[in-house]
Amino acid sequence: MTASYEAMWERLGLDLEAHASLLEVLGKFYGDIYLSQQGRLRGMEYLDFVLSEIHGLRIRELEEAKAQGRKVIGTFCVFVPEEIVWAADAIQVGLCAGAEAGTEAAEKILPRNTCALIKSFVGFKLARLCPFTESCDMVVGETTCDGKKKAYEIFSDYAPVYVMEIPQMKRDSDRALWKAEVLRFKRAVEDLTGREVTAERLREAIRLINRRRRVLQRLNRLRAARPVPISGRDVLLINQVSFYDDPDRFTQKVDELCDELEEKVRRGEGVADGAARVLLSGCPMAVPNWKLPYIIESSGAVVVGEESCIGTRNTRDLVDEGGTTLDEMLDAVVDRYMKIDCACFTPNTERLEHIVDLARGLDVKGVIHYGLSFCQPYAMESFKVERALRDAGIPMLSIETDYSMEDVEQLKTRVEAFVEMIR
Ligand code: BJ8
Repeated sequence: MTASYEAMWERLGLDLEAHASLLEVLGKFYGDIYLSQQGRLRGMEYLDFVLSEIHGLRIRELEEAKAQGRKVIGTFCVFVPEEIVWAADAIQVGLCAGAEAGTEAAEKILPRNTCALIKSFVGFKLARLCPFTESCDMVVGETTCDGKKKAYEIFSDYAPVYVMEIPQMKRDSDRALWKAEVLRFKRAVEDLTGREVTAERLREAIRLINRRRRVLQRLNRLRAARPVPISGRDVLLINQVSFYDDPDRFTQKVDELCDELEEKVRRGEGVADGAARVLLSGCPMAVPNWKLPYIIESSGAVVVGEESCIGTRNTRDLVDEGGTTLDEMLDAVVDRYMKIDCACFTPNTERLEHIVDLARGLDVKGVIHYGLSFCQPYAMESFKVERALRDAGIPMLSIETDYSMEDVEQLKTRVEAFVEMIR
């Protein structure tokens, strides 16, 4: 794809040489982790295609939309109410970055002991590696963890950042604060796009995003079958792509894939005979962070669920579609997002309950809790998660890592020992 997109990447100001190296590494990594799998669904060809065009076709689509006057809004967190963005005829893309490239540049303006996800998005910007970031007319930050909150102050020197205040508790006063923030965001998006968020447009946007959530719920139900019909890696990839693909097209393609999956389940065909079923829980895994799922699935286990923002946290709750006035619909949006159980909340008992319910519902042998190094909220919460799971009789392994490949062997040893134990 390189030759046909070079002019576009140059226009966006990318460092062409560094970008070409990134794509080369990504292609190799993808081949080893994804294309090497046996018995994949035909429907995964669409995902392979989207990935092979990750910085090509989708960016061209964004360029074309921008030429017609539409705006592109980038986000780092599932707290940003997507329905508002689409209702104002803008396009939302997830910008969380899951690769190490750019870390060196990031460490010049951020402390070294910052989580890899933050270093990655800052590094991608500084090293001029991400055409999504460069396509954005607005980049939405949020006051979730301290690392992100302070990083956006720095990031705003380089990109058009808008920050949403996210409550840290769930009392009535916090809901009121969140509603005020959603309304402030609505006005900011309307100012940017010049399009008013009307009841009719918001209704359509709510349905659009709910349809995407429903198809991912369907996928999650089907993957839980015995024998397991699709690898956890493939489902993670589908979730990752959901953040930047066109929502209508994505929903249709994943629905087709689910039809195929349903057939496979009916025929009783599996992809991981005898593998131990595990639930992965914790920090989000942004593209192309596939390290831990790959290690798990090459150590005698199969991932049957992701309790994370690039997983069930983003798809579990729908926005109520019963509202008739703009205000009722906005309230429904506010309420849906208040259900997010990110570790940035205190207390966060819902998350513990969700993990135990999910682990039981999926009938897993164990849970692997994943924390990015230097991520305080998830590291702190992992102790409570472990206790809740222990009380439920479910073993848990806690892993802390980053995007580097240095600890792969060490992680593999730990995961293999855990899998051996839960089997
Ligand atoms: S709603 S999980 S997407 S904040 S890993 S940057 S928490 S130090 S990503 Fe998240 Fe929204 Fe919560 Fe989800 Fe900070 Fe931890 Fe880094 Fe993190």
